[in-house]
Amino acid sequence: MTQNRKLFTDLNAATMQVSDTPYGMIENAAIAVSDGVIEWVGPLGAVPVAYADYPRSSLGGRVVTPALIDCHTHIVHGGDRAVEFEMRLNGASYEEVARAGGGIVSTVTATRAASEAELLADALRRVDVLIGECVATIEIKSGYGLDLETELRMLRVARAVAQHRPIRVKTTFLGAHATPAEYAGRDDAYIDEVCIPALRAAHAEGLVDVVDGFCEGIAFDTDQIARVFDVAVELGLPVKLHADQLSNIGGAKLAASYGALSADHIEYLDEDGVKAMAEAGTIAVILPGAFYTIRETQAPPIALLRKHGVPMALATDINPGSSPLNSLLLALNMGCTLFRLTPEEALRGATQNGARALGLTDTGTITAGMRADLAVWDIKHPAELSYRIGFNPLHSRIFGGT
Ligand code: DI6
Ligand code: FE
Repeated sequence: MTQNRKLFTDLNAATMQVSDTPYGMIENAAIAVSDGVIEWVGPLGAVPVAYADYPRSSLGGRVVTPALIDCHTHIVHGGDRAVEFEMRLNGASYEEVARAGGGIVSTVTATRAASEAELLADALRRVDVLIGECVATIEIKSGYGLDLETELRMLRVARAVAQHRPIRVKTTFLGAHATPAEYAGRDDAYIDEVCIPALRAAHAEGLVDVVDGFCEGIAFDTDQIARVFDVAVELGLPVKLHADQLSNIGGAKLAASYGALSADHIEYLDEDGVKAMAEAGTIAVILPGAFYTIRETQAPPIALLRKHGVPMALATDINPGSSPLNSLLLALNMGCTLFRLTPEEALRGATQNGARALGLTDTGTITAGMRADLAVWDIKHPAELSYRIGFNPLHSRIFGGT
């Protein structure tokens, strides 16, 4: 029995389908939805008879886009690093901050000390802000536990987010994020004795959708990441990687060699790496919030990504250290202003390509067969979503058809 049928009318649909018109725009469109799935989209004048008697809902001439997708977040974490931010602005060096217990270590300490209920309550406050911008799908990483118990706790909280809010969550195991204090100087032992066993345990509990790592001079090298990825392959899990963010040690190339869903950050990615990503179908995830916060000066190689046809996604990277950016709309603006993405590329990055970076094929465009996750905006043109700074024009949010 089909219920919840609806025909949305009086709207301009930025479908984000790849078509001859920018944004895949269909003006004066209608969208037929049934049981949470888009059945048809097209010009209002061409609604097929099958949908003509669906209950109608006028959207007042507004712009409708796919609901947004934030494909890279660390939104579950304990504590914050505001005091450390203040210390640095008062002249403290990175070392002084670290010696005072700051940096990623302080977030690990706070996350280990937090209960599941506390982590969830904190995360939901941040998630609610994203929902207010019509984010309907988010990725959530572990990586601030760095011990088996806390990594699993973070992932359980990530799963719980979707039980408590109308949002879809993809979980990512990021045990290879940093080496915890108790393994200082013994990175390999951490990978073999903690990270990989934690991955196996989290997978056995059904907590892992994707496996990630931080491949960087200050984190793990390509051999260490490859050991984690080999286990991901064995478990049948897709991979993605924080790659080439602060330097190029071959992270994106390694990711591509594993057929990764995405390589993320990539400020220091070179053309060889871009080609490897193009061949592997690996999405480039652009994260302007981290670039801005750490005052990086090298921008990701946008022109090379375009040249070789690597699709670009755009995300917040919400985390308490390098990207306390709790707005995907602001990330769109930053992607345009800092990296010269076009507003269409930015929006595609937070819809169609965000979905691809998560391996999702049922969301990200307004197309028959896709989930009816839609954003109704009080705007005249989709470029307005990237244009304003700190303004949210959301009119209404349609999640699973309602
Ligand atoms: N890259 C980053 O920018 C963050 N993690 C990562 O892999 C930093 C996370 C933090 O500082 O807490
Ligand atoms: Fe990140």
